[in-house]
Amino acid sequence: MAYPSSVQSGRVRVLKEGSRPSDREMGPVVYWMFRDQRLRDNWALIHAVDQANKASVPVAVGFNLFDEFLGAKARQLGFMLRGLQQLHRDIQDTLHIPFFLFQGEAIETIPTFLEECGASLLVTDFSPLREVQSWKDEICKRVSDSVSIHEVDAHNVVPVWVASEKLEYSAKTLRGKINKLLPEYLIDFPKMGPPIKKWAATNCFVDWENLITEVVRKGAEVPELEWCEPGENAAMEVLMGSKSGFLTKRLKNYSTDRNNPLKPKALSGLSPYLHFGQISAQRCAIEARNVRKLCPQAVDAFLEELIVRRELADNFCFYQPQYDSLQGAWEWARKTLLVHAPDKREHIYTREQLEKAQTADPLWNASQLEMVYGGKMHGFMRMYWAKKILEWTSGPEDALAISIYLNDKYEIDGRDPNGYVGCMWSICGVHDQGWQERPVFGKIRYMNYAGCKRKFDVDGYIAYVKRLVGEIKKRKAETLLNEKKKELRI
Ligand code: FAD
Ligand code: FO1
Repeated sequence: MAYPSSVQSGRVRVLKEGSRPSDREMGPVVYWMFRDQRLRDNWALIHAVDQANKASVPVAVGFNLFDEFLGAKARQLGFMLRGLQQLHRDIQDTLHIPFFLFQGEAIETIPTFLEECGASLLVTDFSPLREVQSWKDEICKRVSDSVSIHEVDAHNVVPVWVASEKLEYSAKTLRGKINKLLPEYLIDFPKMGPPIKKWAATNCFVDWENLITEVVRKGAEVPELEWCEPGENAAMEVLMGSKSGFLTKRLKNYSTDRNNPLKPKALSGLSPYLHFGQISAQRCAIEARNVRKLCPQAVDAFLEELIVRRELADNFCFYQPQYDSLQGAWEWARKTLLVHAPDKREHIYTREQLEKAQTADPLWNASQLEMVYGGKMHGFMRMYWAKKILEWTSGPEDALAISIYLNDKYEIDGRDPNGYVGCMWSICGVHDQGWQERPVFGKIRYMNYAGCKRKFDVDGYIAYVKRLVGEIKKRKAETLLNEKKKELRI
């Protein structure tokens, strides 16, 4: 029986072609799950199952937990692992696919596992981050000749290498290319059932509770968030839940209030789920398009962010390996920033002062505290926040390094192409145009307190963050007290 591929060939890149002798029996397929940590609407998983069915071999999913991943702390790791814990249960119950968790360096654990199970095909999802790309290159070298490796862009609606074959200059240059390809790529997902061939009985027990406790203890400097429930079901609830789903209950505010930091619920709140791949951007786009008649303006604005801006960030990181450094900026921006690097600054703060929100600007301090305590700074404030770091540090390289450090440390959605590009846009003018020249910023777009005051209730935002921080501190104190009481009773 022939099994047609349900994944468009453009979505799949062959990183390595295995030299399988024709008489050799095909070994199993392994999907190394990385950036797309979900069961539903996952083109990489669909491809792995398709390929396994075609060859009449079993398929397994493996995830590698790194000992250290770009400075991630309890906040991000707890969210990720709790999502994976649900995925582990669901993939076994619904698809009968085994899930293996490896710990350590993927360049060692993945080849070892492939060898042990005699796999013929490794499928993996796609991330444009440098580290990820280089680990994959290394794995290609380390696995046996017979193994093929396929990379599937399961994150973008239009695969990054299909949308454009070069570094794009701005949203304007990418938008047309993406829109032209949407009829082909913004399509429904096929239904997926359990693979035909079962994996031989095996033990893939994971002691999730202990693992999470340990990871959260080690990364306690940046604690987990209470407001943001992890997992695929929670993600769907945020998108379309009947209580306060974005598309079901909050959509109309997106066109009017999305730039008002006092109204964070006007935003979708999807970035944590999109970052960890607990929801597919394509699913979000399909569902948004389905309700376009109700609020066309809001849906169009949302799709512009979700597809064009997000995929522009992947384009930048994929085609510009220096995506987080001044070297990655365009010539005009580098030049103007360097000309103005020696300009006198009104204030210069150290990274520690910035981290502790100890500046003379109460609005900036509030945004920093929103990020440190709440874990998700409002999108509008992120621009102001990063631009002020440019104004208050010794030069653009320093500003970029500090903003990325803080963004990745505290944001629940940090360590993402959107974050690197957000900092590069704010500080290095990436995807932006030149503006009127001024001290320190040169031709980079400027933002200031007075501009914010004209746009929204600045004092209201400062008071809102103060309340938020107060509540979080109070809850933390209560938890500590209860733990102490419990200890004493024992
Ligand atoms: P919504 O407005 O509901 O957007 C829906 C989705 O569209 C987002 O989840 C995101 O995937 C995408 N999107 C929205 N705005 C942008 C944008 N400007 N560029 C690219 N994609 C976008 N986003 C992150 O996901 N992670 C980060 O670490 C991050 N850091 C940023 C740092 C700075 C300095 C700046 C200026 C922006 C940053 N952004 C980052 C982009 C944006 O601010 C967030 O994606 C957004 O605030 C997330 O909230 P939301 O999902 O509720 O937004
Ligand atoms: N992916 C993994 O495969 N293993 C990890 O240990 C891991 C940790 C991690 C920590 C924080 C974070 O923000 C993401 C993390 N990811 C991990 C996910 C994934 O690698 C990233 O989302 C992509 O690389 C971003 O493109």
